[in-house]
Amino acid sequence: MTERTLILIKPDAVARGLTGEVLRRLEAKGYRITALQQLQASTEQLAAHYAEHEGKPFYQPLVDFMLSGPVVAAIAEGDRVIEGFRSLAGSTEPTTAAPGTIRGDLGRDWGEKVQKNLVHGSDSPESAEHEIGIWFG
Ligand code: DAT
Ligand code: MG
Repeated sequence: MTERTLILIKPDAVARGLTGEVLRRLEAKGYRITALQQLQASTEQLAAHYAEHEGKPFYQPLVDFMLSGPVVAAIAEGDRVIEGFRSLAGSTEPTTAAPGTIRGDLGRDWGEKVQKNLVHGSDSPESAEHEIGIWFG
């Protein structure tokens, strides 16, 4: 089923010059990029984006990390792209993410309190539409 997802290339990936590599993997898999912009996130955007994590010990470090430099936001479209991009990204913790994935190949645990894991991808059709509104509304 064709669907869309919201992808964020996080400040660590942008700072390391990995934007092209992430987008290359996305396109090589056959997904289409239908919107793309680099921006400095606002605290309001991050509060909305990470509302589910409010109150957790890593919440404030996560917000601070996401404010530490520009991010690239993208909308990607394709058959089962939500699950497909999360599969490309790999599991949350870079050290143990599978080799072959973005986090597994390119990430390691640089954050003391938060996983600086290069990318975000929506986890459901509902969160994708919600997050697209936050970043492209
Ligand atoms: P994912 O990004 O794999 O969907 P998530 O939605 O559970 O993971 O968490 C959002 C981000 O918060 C994640 O990319 C990194 C950070 N994070 C999550 N769990 C964490 C933890 N236990 N310790 C440190 N950072 C964490
Ligand atoms: Mg998530």
